[in-house]
Amino acid sequence: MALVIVSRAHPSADVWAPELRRLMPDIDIRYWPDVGDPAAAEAVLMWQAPDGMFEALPALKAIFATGAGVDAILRDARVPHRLPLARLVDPSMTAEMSEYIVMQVLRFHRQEPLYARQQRDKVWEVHGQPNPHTRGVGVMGLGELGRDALAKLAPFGFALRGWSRTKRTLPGVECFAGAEGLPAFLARTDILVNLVPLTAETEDMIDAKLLAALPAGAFLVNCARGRHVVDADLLAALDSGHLAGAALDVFREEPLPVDHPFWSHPRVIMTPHSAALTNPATAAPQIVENLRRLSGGMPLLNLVDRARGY
Ligand code: OXD
Repeated sequence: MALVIVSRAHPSADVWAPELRRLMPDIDIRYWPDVGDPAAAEAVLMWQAPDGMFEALPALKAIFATGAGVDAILRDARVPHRLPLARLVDPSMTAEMSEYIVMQVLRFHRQEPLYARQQRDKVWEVHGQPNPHTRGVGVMGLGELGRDALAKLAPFGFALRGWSRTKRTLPGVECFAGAEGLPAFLARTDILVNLVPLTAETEDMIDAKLLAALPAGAFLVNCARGRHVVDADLLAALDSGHLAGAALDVFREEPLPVDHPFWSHPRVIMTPHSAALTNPATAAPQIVENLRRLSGGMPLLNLVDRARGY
């Protein structure tokens, strides 16, 4: 059974092969499009599908995504629905995402954008510091990433809230669920962290109505997908001051066009989709385990439910 790697870099610069070989020395790796006998190509490791690949590889039995979010693969009409798709749950990606979230939450909590502006303007002025117990930090999306972020935010003493599609119970977190739980969750959230998967239901979810349901002076941290956000509504909420700041790692169009207002908005902090990167060293065990499961006819780890969309 050969694993086809769709690499954006030249195969000799491939970062996956050494890590996969370390765990499975006899692994048969091929690189798209030089795959040799197409009948041997039974699994593919990819982020985006190249044109014509699925037609050229009819023996494929599974797709292993190199990312946690698989919305782009599910949206891609060229990807056959019959193929099981496994998303990546990479422990170091989870840890990086939580680092990013803790950093942005603390940045807003400690009024860092305000002090940065004061430094620029050479203003010496001390502002009262709210107690973390009075600061509602709400995480939308309580999967692997959301639960880890909440656990890492817990030691700071914030009032933690969580929202998910279906009810969850997490120690030390006030949990809300479903459309009926959303208004109460938002009303109690001063710093909103978005981690929901992008699906038809969650696309454009962060719109004027949702933002208006947050308390005045709230902050947004978006590290899920740009398509969750209606950009014009976010800009209006920032311009009016209802939202005091937004930390954005993801955008509707990436790279973000240079004329987009987010680049220079005084209340926006931006990073180039770098909050959490796939680490082949820590992700390889899941890929190897899934190859073994595929050849043994066992269900894949982190299999995506196409109907649910994640
Ligand atoms: C992912 C991402 O989904 O990098 O893994 O956005």
